[in-house]
Amino acid sequence: SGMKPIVISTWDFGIAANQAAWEVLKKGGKAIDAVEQGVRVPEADLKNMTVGKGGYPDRDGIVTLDACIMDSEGNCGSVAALEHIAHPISVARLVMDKTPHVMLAGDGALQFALENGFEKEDLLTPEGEKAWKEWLKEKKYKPVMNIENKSFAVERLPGNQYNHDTIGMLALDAQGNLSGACTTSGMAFKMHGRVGDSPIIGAGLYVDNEVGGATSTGVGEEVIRTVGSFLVVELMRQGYSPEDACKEAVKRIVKKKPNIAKDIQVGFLALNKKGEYGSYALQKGFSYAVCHNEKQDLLIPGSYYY
Ligand code: SD4
Repeated sequence: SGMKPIVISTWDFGIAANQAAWEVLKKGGKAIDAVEQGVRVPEADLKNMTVGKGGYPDRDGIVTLDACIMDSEGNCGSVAALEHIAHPISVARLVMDKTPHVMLAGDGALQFALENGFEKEDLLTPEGEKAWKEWLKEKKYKPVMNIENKSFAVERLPGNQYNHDTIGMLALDAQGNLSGACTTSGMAFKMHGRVGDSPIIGAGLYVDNEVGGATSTGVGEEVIRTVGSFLVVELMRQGYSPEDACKEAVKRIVKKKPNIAKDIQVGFLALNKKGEYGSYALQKGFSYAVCHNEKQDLLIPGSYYY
């Protein structure tokens, strides 16, 4: 019956993540369990420098993680600026399932995780520490936004290590229910305490089971400014295809801040209730993975600038 179940996620590391999600979906499992299991894969991958353990630290050398999750009934949970916990998505899930709140931040999020049996770990790998020390040498300690974003955008063109990023995942299960998850270590060398779009419901992720879901990757400030994922879902509600909705959200970022937009990357990914999907990015270099009927595809979306 149509394109379900199906799971899609950001970047090429989405393939391995989708595989884990598919194991849940193919047995008739729920989309909410599929997306949680799926994004735990890059969270645990130490070679991945933008999600979970092994993520690059902030400018003080501290790894802080952001994540959120949303189910088909409008339940959601989120953690922001969480330290020492390798699987922020599962903490976000617990915030959703076990608390009267949606979002826990910083020390309170850590306290909640530890009270619920999560292990306290050192998330800074030797590679992350080395990269941070390099960054300190060249860029100095200058808490000016967009300076590092600019160099980051250039460095993140295809074929280098930065071409791995936040994972955002959307799934439609056999029952026709949608859920999504998003998890990241945020922008490398951000200011301590900086929170991006990824843990913010409506910015980095949004799901409405009547319409579809959307998620984003890239420079979170611009996604927050435009409430990007909520915008994509609302455009789909008005009849836009997933790709056209993502394109319109990208154009909104350009319209709001053209001088910023031309030098940074933002990519949106969307899945509607019928299992149709699409994506669009500011710059080339973005990719997304689709898994349906045991088949995995890696797709390259259109982009605004080149
Ligand atoms: C953020 N969107 O923290 C995330 C991370 C990301 O390139 O995708 N960085 O802004």
